Amino acid sequence: MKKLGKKLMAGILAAAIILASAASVPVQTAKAYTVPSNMKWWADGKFGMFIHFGAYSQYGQGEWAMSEQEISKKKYQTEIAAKFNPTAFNAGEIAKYAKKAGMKYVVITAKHHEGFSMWDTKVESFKDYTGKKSFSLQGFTPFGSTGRDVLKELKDACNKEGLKFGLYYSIVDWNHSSQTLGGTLSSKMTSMDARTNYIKDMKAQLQELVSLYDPAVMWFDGDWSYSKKKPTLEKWWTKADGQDLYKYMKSISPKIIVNERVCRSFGLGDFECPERSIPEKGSVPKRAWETCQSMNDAWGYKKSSEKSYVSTGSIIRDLALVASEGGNYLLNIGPKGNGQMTAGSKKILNGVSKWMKKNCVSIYGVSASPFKKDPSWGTYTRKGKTLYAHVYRWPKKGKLVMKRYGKKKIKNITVMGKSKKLKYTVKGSKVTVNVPKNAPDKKDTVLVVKYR
Ligand code: FHN
Repeated sequence: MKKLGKKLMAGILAAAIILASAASVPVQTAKAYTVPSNMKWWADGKFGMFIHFGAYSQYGQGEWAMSEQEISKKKYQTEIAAKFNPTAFNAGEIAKYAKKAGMKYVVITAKHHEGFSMWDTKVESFKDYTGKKSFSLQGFTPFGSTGRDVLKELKDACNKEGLKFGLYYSIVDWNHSSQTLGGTLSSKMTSMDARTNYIKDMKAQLQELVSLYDPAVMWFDGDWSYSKKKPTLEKWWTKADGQDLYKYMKSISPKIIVNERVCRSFGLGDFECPERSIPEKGSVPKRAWETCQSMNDAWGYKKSSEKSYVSTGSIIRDLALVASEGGNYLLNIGPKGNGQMTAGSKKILNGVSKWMKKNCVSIYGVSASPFKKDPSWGTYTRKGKTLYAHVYRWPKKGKLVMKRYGKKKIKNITVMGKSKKLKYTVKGSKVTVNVPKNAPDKKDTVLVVKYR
């Protein structure tokens, strides 16, 4: 019987942390935020691929299976992780799909909450339950005999396609000897010394990852065992630990971009990361932010979710909406246990690449919409004096009403990719455009409104 309780609890407790910490964070006067120079590629790129891939992928019940099904360390390691053998993992194919879909970076799980290292870690304490074997792809599975390194393969494939390479790393580690699965926050430290040693060893692993793969992004997660005060066995991670972890990452890789989940909701890290949600206009983070989303209800491969992919149109509209609010969009794929991409993810990525091929200029390097509220028919992105109107709900009578962009004079209005100038009238703050009877692109037709 799957217990979703713990996952739900982690979410609820994460929310509680946000509320508690919001109350504790002094209100600072907002000074204008500018993207730091090392993040310009990231902020302009807007769009990345998230990859949840680990031993859980071959079990096919998502990356939380060990916790949800309360599987013991021994059983998870010997009956699930030991069978992981992703010989069909094709980094070149994945990178090509990401590139074609218009993604500019890739973030793959190096170690998720179940603590399985996707690289040949030499850090002593990351062993299996016997303490004898490295709990890693190379040290613990038949794949080790191939001599392959999937993270290196993906890093090289990303380089070949001109994509930046990033890694996801979970602070909580259900299989590490320092922790036991359970407790209110999904892992409990066995002792305070174990906590100290785990944090030291976690940093040693992060040093390995930086030395081996030089990631442009380090995406932390599993920071929710949070204690507002001193750490306890159950609430063993603190804001100070998060600040220290961020400082450590910058000390070993100064240009690396780190998300806020070193200890979330204290404004730490380089960008905020709302999850599966797009902030309402008016409550958009005041600094860099990225929302992550999956194509169905699973992050790691879940067989039962393979029939519930969202539509390509909804992904495209999410991307446009995120860009209209100045954010980044990290879209997840969960490869199967043998390493293959799923048919559903390929279908969506093909659909997104078709749209991006024509409309990417309305996404890359754009600024947020100049308007506080979105029109009923869609949203806007902006680049200099050009507005891109993303129209999802096509007007019935061939007339699209837009807001005028301040007092600027319009030079011309076209459908993206078409040269025909559309007729329009300006009355006060309204611009009424004569548009074709049928939407040129039902998913999201982009009108290019050039101002003088
Ligand atoms: O618990 C994880 C989950 O497995 C997944 O990795 C997502 C993706 O951001 N993050 C956590 C849930 O918030």
